[in-house]
Amino acid sequence: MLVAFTSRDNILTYLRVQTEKRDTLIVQEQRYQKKWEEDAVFQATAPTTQEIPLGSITAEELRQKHPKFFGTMAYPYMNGTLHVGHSFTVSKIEFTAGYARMQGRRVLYPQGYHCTGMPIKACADKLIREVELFGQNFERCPDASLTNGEPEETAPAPTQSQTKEDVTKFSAKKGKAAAKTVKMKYQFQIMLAIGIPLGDIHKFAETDHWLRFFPVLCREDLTKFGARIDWRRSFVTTPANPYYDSFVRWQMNRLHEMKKIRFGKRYTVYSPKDGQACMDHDRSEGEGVGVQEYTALKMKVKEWSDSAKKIIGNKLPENANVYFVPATLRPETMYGQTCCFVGPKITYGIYKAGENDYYFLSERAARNMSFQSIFAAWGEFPKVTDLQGSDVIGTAVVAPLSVYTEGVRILPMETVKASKGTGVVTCVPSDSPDDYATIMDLVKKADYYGIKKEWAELEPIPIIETPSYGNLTAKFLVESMKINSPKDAKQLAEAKDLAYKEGFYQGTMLIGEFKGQSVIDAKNKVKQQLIDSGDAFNYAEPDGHVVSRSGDDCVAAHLNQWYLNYGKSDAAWQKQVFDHLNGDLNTFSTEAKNAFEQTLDWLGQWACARSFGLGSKLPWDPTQLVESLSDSTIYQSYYTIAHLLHKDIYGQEPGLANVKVEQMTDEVWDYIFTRRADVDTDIPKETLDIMQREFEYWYPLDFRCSGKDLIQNHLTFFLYVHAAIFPKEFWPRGIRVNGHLLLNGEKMSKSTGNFLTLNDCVNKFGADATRVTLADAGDTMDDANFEETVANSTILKLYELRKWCEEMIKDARLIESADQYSQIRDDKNENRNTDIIQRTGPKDFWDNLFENDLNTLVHETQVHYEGYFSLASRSSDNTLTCSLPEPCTKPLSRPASTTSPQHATSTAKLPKPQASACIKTS
Ligand code: ANZ
Repeated sequence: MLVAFTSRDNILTYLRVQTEKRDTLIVQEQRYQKKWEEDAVFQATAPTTQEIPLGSITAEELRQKHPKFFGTMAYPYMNGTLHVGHSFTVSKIEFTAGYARMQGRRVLYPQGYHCTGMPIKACADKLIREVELFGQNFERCPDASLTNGEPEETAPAPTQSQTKEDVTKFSAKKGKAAAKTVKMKYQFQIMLAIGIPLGDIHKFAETDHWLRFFPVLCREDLTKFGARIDWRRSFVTTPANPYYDSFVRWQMNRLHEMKKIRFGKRYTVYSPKDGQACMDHDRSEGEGVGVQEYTALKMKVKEWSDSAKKIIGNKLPENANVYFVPATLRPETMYGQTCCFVGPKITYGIYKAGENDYYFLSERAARNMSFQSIFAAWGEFPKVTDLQGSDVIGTAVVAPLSVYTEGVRILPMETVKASKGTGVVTCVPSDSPDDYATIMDLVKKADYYGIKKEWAELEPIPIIETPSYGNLTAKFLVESMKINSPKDAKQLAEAKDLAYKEGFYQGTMLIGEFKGQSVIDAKNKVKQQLIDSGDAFNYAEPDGHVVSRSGDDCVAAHLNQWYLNYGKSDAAWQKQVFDHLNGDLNTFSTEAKNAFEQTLDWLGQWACARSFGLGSKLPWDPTQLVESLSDSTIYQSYYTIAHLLHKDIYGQEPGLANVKVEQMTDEVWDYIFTRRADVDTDIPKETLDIMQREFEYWYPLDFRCSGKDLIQNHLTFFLYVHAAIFPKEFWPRGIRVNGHLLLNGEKMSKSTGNFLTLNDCVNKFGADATRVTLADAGDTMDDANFEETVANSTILKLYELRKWCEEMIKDARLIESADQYSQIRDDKNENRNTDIIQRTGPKDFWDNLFENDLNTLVHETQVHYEGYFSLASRSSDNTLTCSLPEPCTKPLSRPASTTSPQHATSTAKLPKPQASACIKTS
């Protein structure tokens, strides 16, 4: 219902009332948060070794005797504060942890802070440059308005009764997040937008400052959000915490010994500017982009076109060998080349590749090649001249392996992409639908294209026999799909897909040395033959645009490196993970399971070290640092003993076990994590046993949650490394992935102002309304949506509910019979609110009915939590307690020890609830 505002005062009064309700709720929230902290209600400990001596029962029996729940979310990077997107993931673990508490389990939900890798280092380095450029407080920044981003006061929350448009307008103009929408050209402006005062920003030029600053805020924000976290177990990564550092070095040593980490030349996405590999989390664009390997064919120039001759003039030596270099994924088809394409409008270059050898290709490809030892010097690609594609049309070249041994012509193809391969495309019309369609077009309109018809008219040669499409696959598909033009992009993409699959999986070679063999077998043999004869070489490039956090356009480099041998090259390891996925790992949805299967299928070796950034040193090669996705695969085990190792997150003060970092040898880590039965150490056995007890009790990890984008890296690495390091009984049991969170139906983005930090959100709506809104936001891997109108209506509902509860307790009229009830109800002098009339005494039919209803809800909740959240779509109902798409672990109720006695009755006894003492008599 819309509220009709008649004046500015009217609006302000209305908003004040809203704010008052919110503030009343926040006061209560904070009161309980304080009490939880004082009572240490979220500090969880395993059964002690005095209670149950280590080894007296198996770990499995121990966990059965004392049920537990251990859940974590991927630790966030400490290069900023948490936003509501983070808190959406937090909410999944938070609610599940709450549910487990209500089941009476011991619950461990810890939180660490990730600092490894490039993000912090890259930002700190940018600030160093900006301070140099503009001064300590950026006072010399040319555009004064750029520094004008100090946050305004938090505006009151918009209300349910405003229209969505109103809400957006309101928050966009006055909201804190929106107020901080500054132009973000420089790093210091990004810091301003996060809310760092201008005068403090220069301090962040030191990486250490980030590690001191953001963890504090992270903890504060999550505490205000009401998260059930055991903060004793927190830590920062990198050598900034020497205990964690020792833990990372131990696991690297073990993986190295097991030959899971290897050394060798590998293609990797690389930032020339940073001088090192650029892995997923080092990128500002292109996360998940891998390397595509091609065969680069050398097509020697026989005769230049006239215009090319003119441009080249005498820039090349007399006897120079110049090659057109197409990149192909199908070397086995080279027998059928009939011409070679260039994009007429693309600018190419001729680059010096060897003593007397020159390559014609795009500059982008030349740059990639220069990091693959294809040119003489690393990173250099000396250009002789530029040429337009149109300049070289008609040039005659030799096509290695082609049946057209006299040579073929360079012809135009409009659809050649400058951003892919070398920009030169060899033409195989028998098997490539794109090529066939282009050739047909060229023949038809030879004059229009300015070519001789006979250049394009060479007959397609049958080279691969397929069961479905015969021996001229491309011709068959183009004709049967009625593709009339090379511009029919969608249909051609479909045809290409069909042709590739059929050719690869079903094709048999009709020609050449490998005639009669399947394409699967012949492909690599043809490639090797071409390489051995000097007619081809390997070429690789990022399979999409990748930009590093330092702003560099990345290439694929062929580097000697340490890599984790994930994927097909360690088939037994890969199979272990596949079996685990298909065994007792709960992924909560088929979609997630499929995504894991796909990742396991394609994911290959992973560069796990680099020379620049923050991180632990590789123990056997201290010039290298463990990269950020490789030091974070099994750290959940570290949580189990973190509080025993250190008191503070930097590991400066020893923890409960009073163990020095030097005492944490690889053998000790092995012992704690049950990889060996005995250990030679001066740490008292009793202490070691306490540590092992914490591990064997809390592990395996029951629930890991993160955004779905981490399936393709972190979550799969997490499965791999657990399988390598730990005995099978300690492998993870559950992974829950969520979609991205939209804010009011739109993508969150700092630059548009549609952005909300967790702190702003909790200030704006309070913790409980935020939690309910997150619970309502969505459950599947699809994008979820945080609606501020839901948060506002929740404030009102929570407020009213609280008021009602208070009245029920304060004004309660406890009666014993139905007669008494009617008497009071009909008494004119009595309170009109009949809800306060409550009966004591034995249960009657209505009480049983009510109890039964509660039990049904509890059961339903259990089904949701333990299986997939299949009833998620029920969220349309807007009642508070039972409409939440993910069964909410009662955002209204808290741990039994901290709630009021009346509430304690109804929360503590789940899942076998008892009807509360105050039963409404209908
Ligand atoms: C010969 C060949 C024969 C090819 C055949 C395909 C089929 P995808 O799979 O999409 O990555 N190509 C290479 N660079 C190109 C560019 N810059 N613009 C347009 N096409 C380009 O495509 C790889 C294939 O696309 C390559 O393999 C190349 O054509 C073409 F029966 O080489 B193929």
